[in-house]
Amino acid sequence: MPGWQGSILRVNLTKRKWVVQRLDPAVARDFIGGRGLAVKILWDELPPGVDPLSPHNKLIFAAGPLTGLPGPNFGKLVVAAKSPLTGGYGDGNIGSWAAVNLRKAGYDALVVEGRAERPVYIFIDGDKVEILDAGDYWGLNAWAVEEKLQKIHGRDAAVVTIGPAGENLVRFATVVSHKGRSGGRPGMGAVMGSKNLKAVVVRGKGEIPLADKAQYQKLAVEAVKEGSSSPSYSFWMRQGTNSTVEWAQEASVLPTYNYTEGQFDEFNKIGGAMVEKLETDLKACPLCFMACGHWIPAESGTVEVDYENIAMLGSNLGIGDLQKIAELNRIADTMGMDTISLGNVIGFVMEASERGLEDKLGFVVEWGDYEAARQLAYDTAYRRGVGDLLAEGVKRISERIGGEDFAIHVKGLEVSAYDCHAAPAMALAYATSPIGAHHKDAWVISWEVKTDRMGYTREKAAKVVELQRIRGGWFETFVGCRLPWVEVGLSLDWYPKLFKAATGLDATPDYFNEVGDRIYALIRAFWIREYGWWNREMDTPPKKWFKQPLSRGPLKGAHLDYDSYNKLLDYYYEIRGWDARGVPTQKTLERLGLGYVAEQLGRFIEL
Ligand code: PTT
Ligand code: SF4
Repeated sequence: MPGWQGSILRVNLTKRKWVVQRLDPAVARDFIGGRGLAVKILWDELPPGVDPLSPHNKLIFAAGPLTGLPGPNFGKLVVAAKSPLTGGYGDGNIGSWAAVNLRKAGYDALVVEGRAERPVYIFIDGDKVEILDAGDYWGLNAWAVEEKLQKIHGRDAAVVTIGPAGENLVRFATVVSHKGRSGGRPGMGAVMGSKNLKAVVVRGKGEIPLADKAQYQKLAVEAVKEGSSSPSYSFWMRQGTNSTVEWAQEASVLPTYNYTEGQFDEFNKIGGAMVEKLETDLKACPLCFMACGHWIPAESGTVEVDYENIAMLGSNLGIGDLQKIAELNRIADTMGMDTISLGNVIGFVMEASERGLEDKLGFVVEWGDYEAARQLAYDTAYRRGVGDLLAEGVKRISERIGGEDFAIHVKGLEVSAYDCHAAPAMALAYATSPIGAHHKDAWVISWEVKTDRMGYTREKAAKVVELQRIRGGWFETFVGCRLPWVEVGLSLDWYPKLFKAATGLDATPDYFNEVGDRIYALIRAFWIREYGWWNREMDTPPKKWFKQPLSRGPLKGAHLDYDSYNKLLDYYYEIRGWDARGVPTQKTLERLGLGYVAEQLGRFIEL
């Protein structure tokens, strides 16, 4: 099975045992790898209704057949589990040498099961696997642990770790690597912490078997050459994702004051141009030709900033000072928690305070109060005082203190940094994303602002599905960074060619798209099985975008409309072959080879 290593490493922390399992070629063909493999394992193996923070949840690090190979950015790894934030399927995609080393150590995935009695870390060195004591590292921040473990095991050993937020089961704790990479927004770090697993250290020096090595190498060189000669390449290298601040301001989608507005008066103090001025270093994930890790100084040291981080910890909180934002970003990175959710929970309490809920909160915090935000960030990571409430995420906070009308989440995952008062397709993308409100599966906003902006057309629903297929069915399964395609316009045609040279399989775009549809249907089935009920309310964007129009800017007065949104959602379900509640029909499941799923979902399924 060239391309794949054909092996999954399973480590059971309760039993302190590990085993190498063969990857079924039929599963590899139908699900490819990454997110596909992860959801297949979770569906097949998790007892329905399992507590995400119990030993019965499984934490999966899944690569794909292109991961670890040279070419356009294949140094990425999916990290997945049942989410403690949403109660549904959760994943993220982290750039790390651990991705490359895991594959070179001979594995396509690592599945961590059970719970260790005491803090441990897993050390993988090719076919040698050890479960080692992590007592000395528990409590340390994510960056310090990575340094210490590399001192012990060598710089060629890659590390993914958690910080105090993961240990303290903050529901949006992430897995961290390389100091600037943070993956698994829906609480994958908390799942790792619940297993008493501080880190995974992996060294691998073997070969990845390829169907046609010479052809693969030739294509990889040509693809990178095309990407780096793109007209947008040099601007991208200067600003990376940070130029999105200026773009979002122009388009009135920059989240401001907890998504009350789409424009921020001080945007030019926090945008890509300012990042360029302050930059001290540029770093990248492994095997990347278009580094996007822009480092700038903050109060306690330097840190990588990205668009989402700046918008969520800046304009969304009313903070217009880039270095202060960078400090909040640095706290999130070292503590190991997601900046998007952190910016949402702090924004939510600022608004709650403004709206007179301070009695329930026990304090007042005003827009733009950096010192308070800094304190709240630390308190959240350590679950100190009110931080214990913030660590639960916006949905749970609003259920406890009120404010559901301005709780900005879908299915419990906080919305990423695009305001959707005037963006129905982007709102649909958030509402139907397979992990809750993340932009990763369909960043349709860049297309939407250039088209019939306030339209609720079938074309918009079709565009969301098209993007979800490409992002979910291609990049999350062969596992590579999607930014070469999104940001410097690398043609999608390269990927089936590279895939064929690696695996020998004639993979057409239709093949990848169908895999994407299969994965989407299975993830949806997983959510339904876990919740025990389902309805279209679950696929509805936050109330604020319907009920509270933008109060300023060129799109003043804009808001979403419920009836029209429901029409858009109907189009979406129809294209996917799901019924009016958002449940895949039996016919759809059978067409995708998921008849066994229909059997288990039983009463939910329509013919
Ligand atoms: C990703 C999400 C993003 S998406 C950003 S900024 W972005 C935030 N970054 C965080 C951070 O930094 N520190 C922190 N403590 N929390 C953070 N939360 C947010 O996490 C990320 C890049 C980016 S930067 C993007 S768009 C692309 N995302 C990809 C994806 O999803 N799939 C894929 N195949 N390729 C992608 N390439 C790009 O990767 P999550 P990373 Mg990521 C400091 O993790 O869970 O998917 O959330 O992991 O290695 O940092 O890569 O403007
Ligand atoms: Fe990593 Fe950015 Fe390169 Fe993608 S473009 S591989 S996220 S450094």
